Amino acid sequence: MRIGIVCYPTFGGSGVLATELGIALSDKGYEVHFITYEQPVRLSQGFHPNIYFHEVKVPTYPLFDFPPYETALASTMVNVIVNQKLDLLHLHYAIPHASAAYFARQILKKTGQDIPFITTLHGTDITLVGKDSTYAPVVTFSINESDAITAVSDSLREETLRSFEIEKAIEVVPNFVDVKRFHQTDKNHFKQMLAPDGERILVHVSNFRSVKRVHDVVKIFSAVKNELPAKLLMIGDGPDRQSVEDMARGMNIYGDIRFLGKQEQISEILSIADLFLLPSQTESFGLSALEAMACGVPVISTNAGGLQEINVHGKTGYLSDVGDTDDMARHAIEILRDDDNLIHFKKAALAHARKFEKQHIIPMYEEIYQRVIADYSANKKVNCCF
Ligand code: GMT
Repeated sequence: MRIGIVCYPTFGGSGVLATELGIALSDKGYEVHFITYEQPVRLSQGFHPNIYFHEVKVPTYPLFDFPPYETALASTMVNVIVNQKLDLLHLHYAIPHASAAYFARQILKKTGQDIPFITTLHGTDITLVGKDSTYAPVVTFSINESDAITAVSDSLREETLRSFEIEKAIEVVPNFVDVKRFHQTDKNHFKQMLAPDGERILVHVSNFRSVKRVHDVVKIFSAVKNELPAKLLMIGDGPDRQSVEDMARGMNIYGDIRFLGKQEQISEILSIADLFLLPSQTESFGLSALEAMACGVPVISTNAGGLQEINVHGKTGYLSDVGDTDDMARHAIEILRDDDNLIHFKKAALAHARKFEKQHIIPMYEEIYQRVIADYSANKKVNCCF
């Protein structure tokens, strides 16, 4: 089967998940064609003979204050579908991938070369951006035109049904983790450098957008540090980085925090972590938390959105209301204070993450692919004969 995967190529969760899916499918013998504007970040970590990358180039012109990415994307889809003889397209993040796919398919219908497309909803394409009335009509239409719709959590599925007039079933396929790559490895030399006096290491990974509430991360850390020796590693970059760094300086705790920026070898950093902090405003799933758990790191998070589906209160970590940094700090201290308790939480986090191992989840996508292709070609045959 030849599968086109359309995604954002960045560090964001939807792009990461789409890339991991493409790698897993290629390992199983599928031919995978990524269509996006840059090589996806996680693709750069090794060569995969069954994976192809097709760059969407958006030519500029003085008239274009806003270069038309969606038009360039739809045209690239048409070319790749025809020239590479794709069997289906799998779109990750609805905007603008689903509407571009609809457009590409309308073009291809003229020559009978059209193929089905599947849209996977990841989160902000629904919860923040998609709901905006500027985008909503196109998002609703293109989701409904998809041959299958999947969402990464029950919570996101429910929220989509509440927010849009969806005419089809939405199937939940949870995100997954590749435990061969995300597991704890011996990185004690890093730990020695970053926490020379045996301090506990807390980690946060995100795109530093307001939805991540990175200021809450520093507030929680400050309260933890008042009770026990600790260091904080902040991984990622984004709009709130400067202000959160300023806040840490103002609180006189900057010396105990390392802002490491965007990093590719996240599992090496997670290998030395004792606790992962994710105090998001909303989170459809929280892939970064799952990857932490796979490395044996318990999670302190909010109870927003799909986080309740991966972080088990009192077992793999704790969940608190959005903004309740006192509660999050209290739970963090409870986990970190005692070695035996910490080990207990670490083991439980790892055991729970294993339920989301890739071999349990990839077959769910494979089943959808086979079904959608079979239904689409059956419908095509029926329509051609009348
Ligand atoms: O918020 C992010 O980290 C980026 C965003 C994206 O679309 O790339 O992540 C969303 O998709 C991830 C993969 O399915 C989920 O794990 C994240 O929870 C989700 N983000 C939000 O819902 C805020």
